[in-house]
Amino acid sequence: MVAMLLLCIGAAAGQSSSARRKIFIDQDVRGPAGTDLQSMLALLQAPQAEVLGISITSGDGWAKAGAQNALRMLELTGHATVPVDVGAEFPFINSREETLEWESKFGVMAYKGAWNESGYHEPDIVPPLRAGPTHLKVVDRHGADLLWDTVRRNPNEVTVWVGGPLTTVAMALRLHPELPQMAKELVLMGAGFNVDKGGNHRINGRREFNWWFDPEAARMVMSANWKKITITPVDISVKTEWTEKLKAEVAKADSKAARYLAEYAGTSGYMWDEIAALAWLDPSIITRQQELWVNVDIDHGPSYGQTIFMEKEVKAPSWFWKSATVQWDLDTSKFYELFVSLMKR
Ligand SMILES: [Ca+2]
Repeated sequence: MVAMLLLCIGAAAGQSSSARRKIFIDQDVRGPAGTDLQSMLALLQAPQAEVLGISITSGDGWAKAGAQNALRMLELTGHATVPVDVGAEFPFINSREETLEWESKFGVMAYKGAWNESGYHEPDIVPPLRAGPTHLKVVDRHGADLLWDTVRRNPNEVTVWVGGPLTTVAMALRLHPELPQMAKELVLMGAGFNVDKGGNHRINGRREFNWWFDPEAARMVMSANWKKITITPVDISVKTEWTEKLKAEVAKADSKAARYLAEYAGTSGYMWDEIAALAWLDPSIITRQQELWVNVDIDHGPSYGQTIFMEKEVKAPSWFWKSATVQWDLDTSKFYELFVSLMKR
């Protein structure tokens, strides 16, 4: 199976660059390695994909530190030519302060990304990188500008792929309302539906981190007029696992990507963002999906930031409900095989 897959990838590598599918990555980063960088690396390694630019938004970590981690990964894995920008550093409305107040009323979060008490640092600080300092620099403009410029130059061709909070995308579409119609599609890891784990409030999977970190941005982006929206939710994330065995399988190779993961990857965790990346590269990984009306609750009460959804059979109850394809299940063997083969390149 792996051999067949490699053959397919090899054939795809022979295609001209114009045949490659164009993608812009917007991501939050807690590095080195981990789901944020591993998903980006999968897209960068894929011969059928052309990563046109990367914007780093605050979420799992602050944007400035995340961008340095991303640049270091690009440098070590042979992808130094891809432009990286710092995107949104703060959510539109939500904040660390509001979250502390929320927790005093409604219960303590299990995970808050850049706002975690453990290891907290100020947004402008870039702590020393575990993978060492990078020699690469961010492009001197905002991530929202890089996103818009990338889409504008390639009308109807660019997939906007988002693995973090949606702040930068929301900024870009407020500056350029034509963005959703000029992009090819929106693909994102976010939201949670019928799952009792994986949420940042423990048993409540509808409080999914990316959407919870900036609910207003999620509302803006999910209410926009995209041609197509694909969601990789917590429900499918929790069906995967990054393990010591999988890491060892990757580490057998002598590629730059494999060496990076062998050195810096952990040995546990759901493969949240990797699913969103690999399912875009090879949709046949997904074995079950469903069209739903999906959005996010922006009431600043106990449900702030939770995913809301309805079946498509009912009439959309308001203007802001948009239709999205939600991934429920995957062929895990195929998924792990593709991930390993991409890292071995
Ligand atoms: Ca992420």
